Amino acid sequence: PRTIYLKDYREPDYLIDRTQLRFELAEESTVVDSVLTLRRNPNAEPGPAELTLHGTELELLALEIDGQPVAQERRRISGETLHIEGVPDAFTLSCRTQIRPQENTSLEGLYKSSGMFCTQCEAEGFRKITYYLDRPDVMSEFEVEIVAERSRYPVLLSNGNLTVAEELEDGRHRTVWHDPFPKPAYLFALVAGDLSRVSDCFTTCSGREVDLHIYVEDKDLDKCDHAMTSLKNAMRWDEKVYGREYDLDIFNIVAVDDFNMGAMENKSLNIFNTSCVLAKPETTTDLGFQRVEGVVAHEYFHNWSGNRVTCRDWFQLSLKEGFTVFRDAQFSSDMGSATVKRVEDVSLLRTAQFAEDAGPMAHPIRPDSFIEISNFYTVTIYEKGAEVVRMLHTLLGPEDFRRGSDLYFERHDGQAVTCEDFVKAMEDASGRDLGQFRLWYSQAGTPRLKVAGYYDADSETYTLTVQQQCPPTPGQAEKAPMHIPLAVALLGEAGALRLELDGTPADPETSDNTQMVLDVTESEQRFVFNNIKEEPVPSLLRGFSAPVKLDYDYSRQQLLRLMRSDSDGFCRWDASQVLGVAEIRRAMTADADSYQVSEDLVDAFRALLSDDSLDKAMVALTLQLPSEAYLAEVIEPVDVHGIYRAREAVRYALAESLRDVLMACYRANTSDEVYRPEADQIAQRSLKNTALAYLMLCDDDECQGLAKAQFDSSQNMTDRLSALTALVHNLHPYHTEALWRFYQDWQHEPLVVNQWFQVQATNRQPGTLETVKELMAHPAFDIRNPNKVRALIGAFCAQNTVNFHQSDGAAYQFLADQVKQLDRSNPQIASRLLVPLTKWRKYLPGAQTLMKDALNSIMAVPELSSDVFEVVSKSLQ
Ligand code: DPP
Ligand code: ZN
Repeated sequence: PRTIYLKDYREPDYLIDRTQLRFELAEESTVVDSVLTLRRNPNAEPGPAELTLHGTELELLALEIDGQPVAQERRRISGETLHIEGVPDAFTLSCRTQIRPQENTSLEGLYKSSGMFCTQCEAEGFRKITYYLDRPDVMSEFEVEIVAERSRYPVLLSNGNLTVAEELEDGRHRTVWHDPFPKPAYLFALVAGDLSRVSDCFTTCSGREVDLHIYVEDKDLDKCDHAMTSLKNAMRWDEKVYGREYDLDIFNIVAVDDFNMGAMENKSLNIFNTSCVLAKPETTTDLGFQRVEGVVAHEYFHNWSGNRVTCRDWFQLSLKEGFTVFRDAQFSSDMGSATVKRVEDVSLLRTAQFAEDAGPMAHPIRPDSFIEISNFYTVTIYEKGAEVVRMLHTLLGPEDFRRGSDLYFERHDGQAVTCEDFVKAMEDASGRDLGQFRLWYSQAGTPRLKVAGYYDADSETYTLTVQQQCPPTPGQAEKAPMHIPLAVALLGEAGALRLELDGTPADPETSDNTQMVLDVTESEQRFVFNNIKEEPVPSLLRGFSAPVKLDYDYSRQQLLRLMRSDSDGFCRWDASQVLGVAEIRRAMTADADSYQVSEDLVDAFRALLSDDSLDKAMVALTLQLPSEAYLAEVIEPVDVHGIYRAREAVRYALAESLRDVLMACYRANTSDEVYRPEADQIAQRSLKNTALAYLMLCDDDECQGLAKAQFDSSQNMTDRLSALTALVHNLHPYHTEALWRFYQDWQHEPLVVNQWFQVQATNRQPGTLETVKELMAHPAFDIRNPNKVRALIGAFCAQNTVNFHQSDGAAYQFLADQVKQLDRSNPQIASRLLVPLTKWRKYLPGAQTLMKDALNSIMAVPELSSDVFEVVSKSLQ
């Protein structure tokens, strides 16, 4: 496998103005005819008149230039390319290829899922359909004709507008689609199948009517309402917040069972993993509903941030993904609870992304090189990328940020551009110097901020000293200081103090003048606040204003105060996390019998549970101790079993001390209202089910009866699944029967069966590896379906840390075996799955050796895909 470098980027030698495709879909093979209108790129470097097209696993049946067959000696197929010599400056290339979608298990290119044909072309899947310049800076106007048997494939879809639909002889029919917007091949899509649809329409801000359709299997028609509502909300929101209007008369979403990603933003024909579009209360949890809303919005927002303005090359992936994740996060905050959304996003970032940034695959949000681009659809590109855009929003303020985004869209509409173009637009629109800020795009690693506060009563000043430092990452030993927006407030006895920095009052943005965004730009810097009449508690990194690790040596008293009274919801929650980490550390060092939970923590939790004025969702989040994944980030080397035992000890102690308030909370939040997937109800269920998880740790009959009663009576999947989880994870006497009943009830709903797999795979009790192996033989399991692989194998390896790290290394070898097998059918999923093994350096020496053994056994397989090869080889370096 070959490494590709950003520094080697060159413009394409040829451009494709028009792409005409004709698909003849059939059971044994599919014939693809393409007619490409090519011309030499006026900006290309001078070179021979030779055209090199991408193509993999294609059977070439015919090739003509301007209607004349291309002689054998003028063309050469090698590896993944087709070279043609002596081509004119402008010409038409006609090409006929044959492919076998029904045998395509990689789920890239054209493939079959549950009897329907569908496509996934991002990043480089189009080359599995026909020979092409499969790179995002080649944008072309597409016309697509689809021919297929009517009875099996009554619905034939592609991008853009339908221009022809007609019956053919012998039971076949055809449609022709034209997309007026030039686009790269990765945004091409085709669907053919026996699908039903739900339709609606949307009137845009300029009064245009857009037809909206969601295509699903007939049995899923009752699960489309939420996605449709979310789509309309997203369309309205993008008009209001970003001034972006939809640009075609039709917008289609299609749901497919077998899909590597969550969803794909193909122009006007979004293709979705069923898990990200289908939802109804009986089958879908609150989390599922929120995911549907977020992903529908994300893909819709790509119509501007990704499609109208796309990426020049795949090193710029975060240009569209980081920006679009930021946009969908803003949308979700506006639709639900902003603080909850922020806490969830930060939790993901501080576990998965910080771990990636500290591991062997660390890369900047704009990487310098890769072997396989599919490996770079990462939490760094997406979530850290979104944090970088968020920092721009914080630094510029909402108005200048909007001016910047308007300028970006206006300047680059119809172009394939770079991250630099985005930053430049922000810079030009705001007049701010973003020179140093650009380092966020090129430097990997998580900066660490060490902050110290000093109060001088005589001069009435409070000084914050801020040091920044970023650890080395592969290929980047030294880092320059970054431009970090640090949002701060100073809390006095009666609330946040008015701020005045070296004589300059706080940002007028915050009407109360109590919050400031400090520009941290040097490796060490001091900020002096004047007129501070009492010693304050600093509230730092408010709203998590930058993706950094923060050290401040807070006293327990200060943390408890922040947790109680900081006006920033994120900081309140984060204070509780710091206290939780400290408690678990203490439990780790105490011996099992002598550990006693801290009284002040119990009091703080009791106060939360008893205060009706608080946001219930935030109370629920605060009551949950730091996750094992987060603990593994802050307690190194990671003693998985020690962390787990200590965390359990704290949970048991809290449950015991708080039993009665938890019970009261559980009862008070049990309601028989009709289910709505809305913030107030979601919050209430979340709090109730958090209380349930604690109460199940108490031994008495009343507590032990709760989960069974809830399981038997619940009317929605959120409550049912929480109850099932409580029963199974605590080995309640009823758990076997509950699992059986659950399966009986839902065996015909694949997405629910996946939840059933996941509950069992994440069980911390001993013996789970054997259960997982047994479940792989269950008739409902299918290794070719990525959702099932993720629900069972993925969940076990990535979330069930105590069992994945069982001391004999059996689970490491299990994962290695699965990766080897999957690599032959679906390299993208194989490579994704193996990530937990790559973190071997964090663990205790014994575990390290066994994890490396497992990696080496994968490395020893002769024909690894580039996907798996890249991840394994980099993690062993
Ligand atoms: N479908 C993926 C996403 O929307 C890749 N573009 O993020
Ligand atoms: Zn995306």
